[in-house]
Amino acid sequence: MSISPFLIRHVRPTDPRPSEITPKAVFEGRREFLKVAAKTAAGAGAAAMAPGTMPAWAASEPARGQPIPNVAKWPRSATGKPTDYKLVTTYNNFYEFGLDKDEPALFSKDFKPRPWTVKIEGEIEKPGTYDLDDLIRPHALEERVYRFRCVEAWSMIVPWVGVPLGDVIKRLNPTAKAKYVAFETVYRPTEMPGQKLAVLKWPYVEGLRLDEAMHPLTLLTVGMYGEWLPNQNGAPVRLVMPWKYGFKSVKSVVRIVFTENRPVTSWNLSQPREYGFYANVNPAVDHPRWSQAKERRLGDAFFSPRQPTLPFNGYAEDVAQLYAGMDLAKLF
Ligand SMILES: Nc1nc2c(c(=O)[nH]1)N[C@H]1C(S)=C(S)[C@@H](COP(=O)(O)O)O[C@H]1N2
Ligand SMILES: [Mo]
Repeated sequence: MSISPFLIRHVRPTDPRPSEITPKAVFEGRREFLKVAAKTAAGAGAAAMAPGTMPAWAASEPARGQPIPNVAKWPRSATGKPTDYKLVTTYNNFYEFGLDKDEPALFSKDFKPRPWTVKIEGEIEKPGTYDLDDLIRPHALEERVYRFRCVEAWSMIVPWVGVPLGDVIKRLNPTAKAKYVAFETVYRPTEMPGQKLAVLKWPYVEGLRLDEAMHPLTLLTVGMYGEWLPNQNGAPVRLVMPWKYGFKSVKSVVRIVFTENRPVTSWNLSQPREYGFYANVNPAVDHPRWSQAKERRLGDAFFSPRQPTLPFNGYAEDVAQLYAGMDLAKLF
């Protein structure tokens, strides 16, 4: 008897129904994406990264088994067993590489995360194009085990490696006019087949209020599980904001702009009713298509009980005061 791959796909215990999690237009774009991806992979070939193009702090290829040296342990790490590495690296949202959760791992192999520069612009006293190395090196790398949340009700425990974004921003001196920060993902359709589809406005943009960006929990992240970030998780540099839904954690960042006005962000632009600018984890405010009161840990069996979701994903003591006096049902 032959087993249909379609069936195998759908009995995976970690899979929510795609219709639950994906805007309809996006879901329907999937088949089109697979065609585009196949062509791109054939065209790009398997160009290897030249040795010597790695920044000094990334002395090794970002691959399994290459630990990041000199990482201090953050004393406040979440307790509990970290989510299985395999799941965190094969169950991703990264639309530049595909719309299904397994596609970023499959279609990001030709992406080249080194060398890498980040352009810093806008209301800032030290604008410029910085080598990622120069942005990170002055700060001590820390391993921080954070609880992390996807919009679609999955929670994970991930040991990220990075430096507090606020420390980097302080060095660059925002001007008195800076109230917001916008972060932009690289636009490279030859390496990112998903960018050939208009499912989101490319490049992917996310934004934060300046005080959120400066908050000591906001991590400018270069690694996870003691190793450099794999491409599908946002190599070589991404944000992690543990009190917000996953889509605020923009991946493969090449541009950071300090602004007076609130930036237009990709998800808010495409589905404003569903994805607000703040996106704080909030059990009291439902997504229009599903409850956000409970969550399931990635890797748990489908029939295991859901856990209640905590306000601000359990980081309320740290961050609730940032939103004092705001109506979080309106400013969701
Ligand atoms: N550039 C870019 N960044 C992105 C996304 C994306 O599609 N493109 N997806 C977001 C969403 S919806 C989530 S849940 C997280 C997932 O991060 P992970 O794959 O490391 O779990 O990345 C976020 N960052
Ligand atoms: Mo997400």
